[in-house]
Amino acid sequence: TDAYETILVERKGRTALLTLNRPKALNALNLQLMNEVVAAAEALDRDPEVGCVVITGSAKAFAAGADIKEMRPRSYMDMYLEDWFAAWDRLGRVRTPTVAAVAGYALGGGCELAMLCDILIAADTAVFGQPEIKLGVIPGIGGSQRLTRAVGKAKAMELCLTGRTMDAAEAERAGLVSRIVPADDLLAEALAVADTVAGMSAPVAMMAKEAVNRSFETTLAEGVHFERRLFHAVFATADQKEGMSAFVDKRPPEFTHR
Ligand code: CO8
Repeated sequence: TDAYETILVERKGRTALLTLNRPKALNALNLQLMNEVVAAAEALDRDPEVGCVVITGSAKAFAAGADIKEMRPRSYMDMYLEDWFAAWDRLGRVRTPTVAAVAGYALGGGCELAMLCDILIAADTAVFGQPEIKLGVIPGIGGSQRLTRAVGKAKAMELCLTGRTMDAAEAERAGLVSRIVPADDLLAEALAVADTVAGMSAPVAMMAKEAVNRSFETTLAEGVHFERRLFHAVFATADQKEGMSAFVDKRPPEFTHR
């Protein structure tokens, strides 16, 4: 993990903390940072000792977008042949639950990175937006799709067409974030949520994540069918026996994460 230059990765029990660390550029997402975040998240995903990953930035910026200076000179052929930013899709395919802890600017690619995470917790200082249009471009890491699914067409369309930002309160009202906490408490709250998730059965948490995410890809009937098959499958885990036995015995469960 010390091979990374643009991120910091720490382990706190079964929770891993991934901190974006390009402070001079407000954590702008250049290719190096993208490759490091994706590589780190995939390595943590393969580690059975990790049950949840928190992604955070600084007090001023979660991330102020894709790196404009890096993109500016690129041609269409560069972008197409290098399939610019396609690697971010791999973060969405990580099976371990992820929590975005957002303070300050989450703009453009920063907002898109936060939306790639499973749980989004905002500090009261958070600012969300897709201001790409002000640069003569459009969102490119899923913003037009995930923002629309999160907050609906009305707000997504206004944000993408005008580039205006939303503060934390508006983002919470719109359903983009699960809750708002005071900025000073952001990391502690996000780590507490992550510890709770990491304490659950790891395969069952993965299945819960998979089931929720399936709702974005399929019809209701197919989604309910998929959920029921996973529900049946959890009865093959030791953790189902432990969880239900602990309830009946009136004691806390001790999941083996299997
Ligand atoms: N890229 C590169 N550098 C950046 C970025 C960025 N997105 N954002 C900030 N920086 C740099 C600034 O250039 C500045 O560097 P320097 O000191 O060398 O001039 C440093 O960070 C500090 O920034 P500011 O001085 O601007 O700080 P302020 O507090 O005055 O303003 C803002 C903060 C409002 C966040 C401002 O920096 C800003 O508007 N940033 C750009 C926000 C933006 O437009 N984001 C969208 C980027 S485009 C995008 O994300 C598209 C993603 C999809 C691409 C699709 C490809 C397929």
